[in-house]
Amino acid sequence: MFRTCVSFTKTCWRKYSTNLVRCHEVVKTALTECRPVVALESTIITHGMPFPQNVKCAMEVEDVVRSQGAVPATVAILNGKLTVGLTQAEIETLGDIKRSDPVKTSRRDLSYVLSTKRNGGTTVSGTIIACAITGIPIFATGGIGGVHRRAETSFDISADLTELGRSNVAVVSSGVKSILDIPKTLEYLETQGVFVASMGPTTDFPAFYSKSSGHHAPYCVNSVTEAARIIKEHRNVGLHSGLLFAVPVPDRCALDDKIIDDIIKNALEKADREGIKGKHITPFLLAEIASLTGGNSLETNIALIKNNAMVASQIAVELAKIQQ
Ligand code: PSU
Ligand code: MN
Repeated sequence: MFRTCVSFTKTCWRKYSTNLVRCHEVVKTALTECRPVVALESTIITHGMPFPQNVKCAMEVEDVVRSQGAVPATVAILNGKLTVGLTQAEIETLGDIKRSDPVKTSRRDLSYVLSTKRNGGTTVSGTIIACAITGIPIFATGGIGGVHRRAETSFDISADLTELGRSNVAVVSSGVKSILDIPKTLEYLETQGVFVASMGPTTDFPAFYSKSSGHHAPYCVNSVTEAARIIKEHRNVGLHSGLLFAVPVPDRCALDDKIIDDIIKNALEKADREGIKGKHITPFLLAEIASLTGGNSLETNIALIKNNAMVASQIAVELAKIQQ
């Protein structure tokens, strides 16, 4: 009786999820042939950068993935369909945010966006869900969400962290921004059972715009081959939690620590004064920092996303080799 029940539920779920996800043919074929696929999130497009730089960046990041021999799969919600692998035209449509009016979509927002047939940019948490449904083991982004400063009173902890705790997906990012409380974020990731490593030679956990946060990552991984082996074992053991590989921003585009710290402080104070809260705080701070740095932070942001996409693709290529 119990067995029938379980298998019935599973069948329903599978049927439901295939109806729900629209997977681009190229991505589907690559996945069935066990070739490397790298997912990309889309909140960076919808809420992280202004139009039209967002569209240009999204296209260029896909090209980086292709140049490394992997297939890019940008994830978003288009007219209420969870879409894995956007076409160029779809990226353009979504990125024109005045028209597409996208919802920043984390786990808690997903069912609303699907049922109202709206467009959505998936955050790290939303993208992890799509990866878990379609079986994409790895994805690249700029920075993940984390534990906010003063979270002890605001309770503002990004759903990215709990999502990393519940799905077996590897994320490549440049750590987290110092708009967040970095040591608390690292503690929270530990509680969630998330493997965290900096990509060597540094053992420092990066702070997005700068190479070091002054806090050590629990592990340091020295090559993409080593990273792929860790992901493989993680999957073999069947752990239902994720991995985070933190890649420091390339030297040439790192921002000065002192300058960016002051700017972040000012941006946080302005957010406080204006009462910005919840899902609006991260996009607000990103836009504020871009304006206060005269666009320099946007350049750094784009450069590090491309670099992370390159590293994620190289890991995906290695993973595909050792999985066969
Ligand atoms: N951090 C960044 N850039 C970003 C984000 C975070 O440096 O664009 C986006 C990502 O999509 C991330 C989301 O998943 O913001 C986290 O939002 P929140 O803090 O509201 O959970
Ligand atoms: Mn939040």
